[in-house]
Amino acid sequence: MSSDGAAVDVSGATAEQAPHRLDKKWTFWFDNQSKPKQGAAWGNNLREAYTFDTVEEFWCLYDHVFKPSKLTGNADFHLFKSGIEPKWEDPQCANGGKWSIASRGKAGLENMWLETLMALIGEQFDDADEICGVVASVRPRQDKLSLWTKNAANEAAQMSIGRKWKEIIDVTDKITYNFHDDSKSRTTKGRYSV
Ligand code: MGP
Repeated sequence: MSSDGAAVDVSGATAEQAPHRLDKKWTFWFDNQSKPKQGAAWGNNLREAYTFDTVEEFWCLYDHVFKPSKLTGNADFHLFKSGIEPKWEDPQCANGGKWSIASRGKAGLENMWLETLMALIGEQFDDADEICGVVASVRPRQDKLSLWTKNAANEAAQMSIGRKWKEIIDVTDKITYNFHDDSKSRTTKGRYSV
């Protein structure tokens, strides 16, 4: 205890001062496209925004910047493990895929995004190692949220992640999983569903 009654840790810092360290580092990204870009032009506006590893930084960034309701047009926010780029081309994403869910309205996207962010940084997934990150996509037609994973061919891991994700975002509708390799050839057929 310090003289004012606050708990003191071994480094001498009071509990109020010590930041709450996360298990790993995470990076927020954003991509703001005036209109959808494809092929070589895709990713021209993709920016790495901020890397953090404490609960306090997370809340500050989320409260002030990374709310999908702040996005307009064609734009994306991403939260990925630090060191993984939110691209099919990243070595850790290259053999992966994504679970996707269309959002019913802006409030739906906002809630699902926040629940997913908290589950990721709070390490709530059993197969956390299999996950790359999450993308909130604002589109004129329909917004969506996608959870990117590493090994698309590992069906058991994808099914476990998909089931857990539905619990976290409180969704009962069927969701589908696409391999990035299929997305590249613009095949929209989902490989798994849960
Ligand atoms: P999108 O933004 O993931 O989907 O990809 P959107 O806008 O919801 O539209 P959808 O109908 O295609 O689902 C849109 C397009 O951007 C893709 O078809 C690709 O041409 C390009 N693109 C998207 N991603 C995530 C990548 C990527 O990681 N690498 C490359 N090279 N192109 C990508």
